[in-house]
Amino acid sequence: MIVHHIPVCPFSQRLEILLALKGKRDAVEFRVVDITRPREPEHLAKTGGSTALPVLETDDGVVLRESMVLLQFLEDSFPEPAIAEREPVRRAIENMFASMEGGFVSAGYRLVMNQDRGRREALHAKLDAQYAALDAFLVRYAPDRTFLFEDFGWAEAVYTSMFQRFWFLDYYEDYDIPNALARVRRYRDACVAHPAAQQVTREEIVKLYYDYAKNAGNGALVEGRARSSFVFEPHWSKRPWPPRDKYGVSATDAELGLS
Ligand SMILES: N[C@@H](CCC(=O)N[C@@H](CS)C(=O)NCC(=O)O)C(=O)O
Repeated sequence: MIVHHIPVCPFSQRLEILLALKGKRDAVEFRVVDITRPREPEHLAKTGGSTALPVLETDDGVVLRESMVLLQFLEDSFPEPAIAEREPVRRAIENMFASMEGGFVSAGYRLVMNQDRGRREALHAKLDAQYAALDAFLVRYAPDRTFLFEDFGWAEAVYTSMFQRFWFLDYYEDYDIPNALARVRRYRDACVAHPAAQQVTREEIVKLYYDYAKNAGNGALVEGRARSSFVFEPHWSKRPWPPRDKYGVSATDAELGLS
């Protein structure tokens, strides 16, 4: 089977993490799509016009999308070792926790893309509330463990790539989880350090997501710029660190090492 993906996309990374946990990373071919270019007509024909990634093509040519659906599909396709909980109550707890990801992801992306200093405090508070909900859940169901259950598993495959993307909040927003939310801080720290989740680095995220910090998502161009921070060349490791002040400064292609 084939997964069409953007290497730095957190939704695709969920699949890579699950496969790494199963020792099956090589059972799926990952094909890279350049998000800064329009999708190829053949790609759009396959997806029925949808541009969002990841997209999975089964061996029979069926096209599937939505990362949570694809996670379950991979879990079902490669059942051993199971990563999702099998006991019904534990699986339900895991699903309740995973169902909180949508609001969490939106709050983080709204904050990184915000350009209005006046809304900053309210957006920080909204993300605090999301972390508080995760914290309360972990305190209730897993007070003495590190992860939701004994090992890094399904829930962690859902959240870890987002915790790593939110390194852009630390850099561009000076945002971190409030100290009072010690349980979810401990959870986040253990998740991002896990060996199965080392597909990206903080430096890569901060540099590639500069345009998100300027409110240009998904490979769109920031006004006055000719190149997206998501281009493959020059490689991110060769570029300077972007300015942290996203409200007062708009870096040029040259300042970002893109030209
Ligand atoms: N809900 C989708 C979100 C996927 C998504 O937003 N992917 C981004 C990349 S991180 C994307 O493909 N953006 C480009 C586009 O939508 O055209 C999922 O979970 O798979």
